[in-house]
Amino acid sequence: MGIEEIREISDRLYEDVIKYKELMKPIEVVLIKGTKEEYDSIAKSMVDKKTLIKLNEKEYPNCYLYRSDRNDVARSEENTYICTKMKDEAGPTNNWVEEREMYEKLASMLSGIMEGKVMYVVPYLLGPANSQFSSYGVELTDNPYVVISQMVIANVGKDAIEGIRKGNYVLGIQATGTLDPSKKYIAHFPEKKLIITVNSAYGGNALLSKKGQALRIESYLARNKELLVEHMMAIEVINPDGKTYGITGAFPSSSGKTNLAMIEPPKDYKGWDARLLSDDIAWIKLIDGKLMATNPEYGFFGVVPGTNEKTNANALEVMKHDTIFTNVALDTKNNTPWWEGKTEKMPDSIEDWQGNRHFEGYAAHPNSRFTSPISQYPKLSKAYGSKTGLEVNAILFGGRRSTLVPLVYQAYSMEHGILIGAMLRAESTAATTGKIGVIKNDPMAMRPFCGYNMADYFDHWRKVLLNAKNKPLFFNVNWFRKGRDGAFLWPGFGENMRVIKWITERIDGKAEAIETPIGYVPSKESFDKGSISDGALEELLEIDRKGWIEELDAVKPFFDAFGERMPKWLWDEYYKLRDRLISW
Ligand code: GTP
Ligand code: SPV
Ligand code: MN
Repeated sequence: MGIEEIREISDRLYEDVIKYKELMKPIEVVLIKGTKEEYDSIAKSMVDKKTLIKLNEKEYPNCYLYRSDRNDVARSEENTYICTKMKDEAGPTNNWVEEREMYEKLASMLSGIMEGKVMYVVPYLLGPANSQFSSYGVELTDNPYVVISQMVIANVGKDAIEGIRKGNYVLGIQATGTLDPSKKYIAHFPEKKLIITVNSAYGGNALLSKKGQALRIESYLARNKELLVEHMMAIEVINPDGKTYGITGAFPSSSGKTNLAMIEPPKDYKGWDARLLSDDIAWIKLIDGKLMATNPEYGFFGVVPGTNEKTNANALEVMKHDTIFTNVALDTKNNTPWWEGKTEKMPDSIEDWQGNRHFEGYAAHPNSRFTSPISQYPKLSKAYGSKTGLEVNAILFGGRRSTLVPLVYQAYSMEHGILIGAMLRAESTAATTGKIGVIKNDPMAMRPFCGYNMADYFDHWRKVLLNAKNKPLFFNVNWFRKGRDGAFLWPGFGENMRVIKWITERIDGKAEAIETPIGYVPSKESFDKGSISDGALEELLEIDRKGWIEELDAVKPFFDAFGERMPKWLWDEYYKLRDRLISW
């Protein structure tokens, strides 16, 4: 019956489904139409099988806890591939295997992999319906957790089927397999608009609409369009005069995008407000010469630990109902979720993220997440879901850096802004497997997500921006600077509004700034520092000339790896910055 319905949608979809059905041999094929009944029934059958825990219905209506495999808790970049015909097309930042070779290897792994399981066909829409941002995908998966998660983070069902009927879609295959980490593959075939994940069911590895399609495949496809496909949050900021500012921010994984997207201005910021457009991905398109941002997603897949009334009350509001929690701890006394930072003291009745009563270290996994519909956010921008999006006035970059990088500084020009993005380095976090706290290059927060050679990607940025009539200003921010005692120098979260205010005043040409070799830094008088001490502010805005020269030296081998392909104008910017530092 499932198959017949699919035949009616489109020939291409029918052929794809039959092809992979014959290869993976599921017992049944089920087309997901996106209804609440389907969601509830899949969740219920998981609860019955004890693969999902229903949380306290009074306190957390319609909420569930999912515990993933202990070896499948984050994106694994070492198993993520861009498979094109030529290696150079993927560039030095991506793992590459020749397209056919990888396809053949995966096809043999997929053979019979769904035996005894149901194969769900999940059609989804990314971006607003019937707009120039609309893009379509179909995920074939044997994993019910993946199905219900996709139903939250993408627009699954009717709107998608309408589009898939007409034409193009990206095909994604997620086969759970044994979850053996040594056999994990997250392979992208951008030329074929195909993604295949085997042996992972977690997050960006398995929810293929997200990093796989909305970033890797779409960035590859955007090369020939006036479109930037970015790992960015986006908000609309409103000042007391009612003037609005579109601000986007590219911060690497687990470095503050969701929290800034959900910012609540401090108490003394009367008349200021912020509305959310996106917390993780923004597609920025030139429309009538203006840079307009949209959010392709329909839900959040956000970090939970650290969330409380003080840091992010709006996130708490979102998670209160209709939410899937993944890998948080469980308070068995009242069957509610718990995580580090939720309450000051951990209750006694806690089971950790794996269900252990006795455990050492953290109770909730540091990369534990909440999956909730974006419609539950209390203050969405009107641009969300609109066909034209939000006009972008400022672009922020920001890595997690405990030293060197000031709280905020502004680029001198568009090219300098792109250099700042290209030079972005950040301490690694629990969002990916591997060591935490190691400084890595992560240009525009896109190193793990750019579906093609990043040297071309830098050039693409410049090309799109050269054609923009509304030139955005570029800033770098760093909420994570630490003092000698190891504590954060800046209170962060809602207090980041003080930095945003300075940025809006720069847009209006009002706030005063000091010229330094790295860019404009706020003058003390122009910056509303809140309750931090003068000493802390001084440290947060200081420029360490020697440290910056070392930073440039550290970036050089990374840039060198792009060889001849690296744009000359970017090297010119790099050397201009170096000269400014040396002659300072
Ligand atoms: P991904 O979903 O992985 O892309 O992460 P993200 O960039 O959306 O990061 P998110 O906002 O979820 O924050 C990650 C972690 O950093 C959480 O534990 C937050 O509590 C913490 N965090 C976010 N903003 C701030 C801030 O301004 N200051 C400090 N000190 N911590 C922050
Ligand atoms: C990230 O790592 O940037 C995330 C989480 O947003 S995941 O969806 O798992 O990629
Ligand atoms: Mn992200």
